[in-house]
Amino acid sequence: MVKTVIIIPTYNEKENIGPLIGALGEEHSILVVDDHSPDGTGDVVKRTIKQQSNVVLIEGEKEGIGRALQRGINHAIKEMNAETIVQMDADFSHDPKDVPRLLAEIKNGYDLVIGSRYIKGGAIPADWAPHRKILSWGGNLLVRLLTGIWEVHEFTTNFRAFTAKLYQKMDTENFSFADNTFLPAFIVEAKRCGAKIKEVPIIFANRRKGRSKIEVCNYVPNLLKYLLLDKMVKT
Ligand SMILES: Nc1nc2c(ncn2[C@@H]2O[C@H](COP(=O)(O)OP(=O)(O)O)[C@@H](O)[C@H]2O)c(=O)[nH]1
Ligand SMILES: [Mg+2]
Repeated sequence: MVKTVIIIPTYNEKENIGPLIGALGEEHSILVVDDHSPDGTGDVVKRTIKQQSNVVLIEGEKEGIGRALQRGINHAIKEMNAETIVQMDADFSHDPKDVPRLLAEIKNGYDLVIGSRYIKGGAIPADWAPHRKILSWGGNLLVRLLTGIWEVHEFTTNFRAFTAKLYQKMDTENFSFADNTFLPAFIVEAKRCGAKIKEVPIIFANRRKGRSKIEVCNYVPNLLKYLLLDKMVKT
């Protein structure tokens, strides 16, 4: 059986992480990447590990979701012998019940499977404020425009499955940004490496508990810098 590791980056997710681990069950290994959350998320995970032996916790300094994912992926491949990696948010925006649908497409031969809100059958919450809808939709449109990768409709949400083989071909170590910019840059780099990419529709839910950590004021300039400057050098 293919070894799969589900990576969950956490920062102040103490109310979400226990139920999410429970919902994911014991079929696959679960790697929580916590950045010493001041709310004690790490302690909640340590208690959970006593009951669920498929859970691993690594801790580091807070540098952003991108850096946490990078650390997690390296750990999953080098220390846990992951062949397939899934990454998802801790807050139940990504439905744990969708994980098998992503993994099924890896089995079908795709290298990278993206949970997508912006293809037929996918959706964002109906109650999102107009500015949030525009930011999300516009962000994806901008990435498509400036990268020319029109066949992908979703670059910005953190719900994906991919093979370790693909990741080992990719040059992500030199990514200069630590934040959400990692997410679109990952797809651009995968594409550059010739990845076979598939999108599967997901219904994105509002976070269950706690607050969003996205720093829009940093993310927007970082994304623009990446799209206008860094990407040009890499592709
Ligand atoms: N380890 C770690 N996790 C983070 C960091 N920033 C965000 N996260 C986690 O990444 C996921 C997505 O973040 P979230 O705040 O829900 O962003 P949003 O969905 O864009 O509003 C959640 O599980 C967060 O706890 C960080 O700096 N370090
Ligand atoms: Mg979220």
